[in-house]
Amino acid sequence: MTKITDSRLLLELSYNIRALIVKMLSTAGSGHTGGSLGLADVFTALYFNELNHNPQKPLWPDRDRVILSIGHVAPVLYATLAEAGYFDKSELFTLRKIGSRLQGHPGRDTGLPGIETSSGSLGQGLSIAVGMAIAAKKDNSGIRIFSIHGDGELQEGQIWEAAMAAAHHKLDNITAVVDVNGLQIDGPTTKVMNLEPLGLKWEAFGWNVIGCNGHDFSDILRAFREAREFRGKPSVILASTVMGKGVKSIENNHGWHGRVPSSTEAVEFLCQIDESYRIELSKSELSK
Ligand SMILES: Cc1ncc(C[n+]2csc(CCOP(=O)(O)OP(=O)(O)O)c2C)c(N)n1
Ligand SMILES: [Mg+2]
Repeated sequence: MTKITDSRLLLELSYNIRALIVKMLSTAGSGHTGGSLGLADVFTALYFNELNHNPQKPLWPDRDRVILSIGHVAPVLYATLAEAGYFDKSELFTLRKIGSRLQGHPGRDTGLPGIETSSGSLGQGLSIAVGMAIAAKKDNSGIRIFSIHGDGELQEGQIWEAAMAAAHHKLDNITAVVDVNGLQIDGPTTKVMNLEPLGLKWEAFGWNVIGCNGHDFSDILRAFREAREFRGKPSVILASTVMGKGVKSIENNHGWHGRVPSSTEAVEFLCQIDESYRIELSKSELSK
């Protein structure tokens, strides 16, 4: 797939994805709004720039793999896949319906193109990534594995077992991305179970640690490039994000972890997304 490098185009795509997320969740009547909106920029950078993939050939053996360990943010994955051309956008509105390929959490057995693994039970994705990365090394394949995690998810012990294994096997073909929004279902991570010093923890587990602003495209692309070029250790990108980013009235509010807008709220949210897009666009034009 042609890689998009123009930050303004990436911005436009990410705000289209945000609008799709709001529309599909409001239609479904349940799901996870906050984390999905917060990850829209990271997903846009990943699928429209970093990833080696072909939406027309979703099972191409040499494709990079994306493991969504935090299955609850399935809407950002579905909207990004549809925007990239994996399937028609109209299917997004079947989210969470019985028989739909778009279940509340991704299901590999639904046959939805672009889904590499089922997920939803937190903490398992890094172990899956480790298995895939070891297999790729044994096959002398140059594919890369990206696993996407939440900060609250890192409280799961299995993550750290997998982190140890990845470092032990020198799996430099893994890039883990952590959505560091500082929030989880019950409130701030610092209050529920503090993760800090997070970067030092990953470093102590033998990883190459890269930080970035998860809403600044040049910074996200720089972080992906550093991970791609690093040899000998797996890399983790700690992406600082804002839960609910793009809808000002719900930004940084953990109450929106698992809430969806009513149809009236959805109209208001779409206006806010439009306004946030214009602000971000003028910021990026001023910084040129
Ligand atoms: C093993 C497991 N325990 C609990 C849950 C329920 N759960 C879903 S998301 C979530 C919060 C995770 O926090 P974080 O990873 O920071 O995601 P965010 O709230 O930022 O989207 C919880 C507890 C789950 N899906 N799996
Ligand atoms: Mg979080």
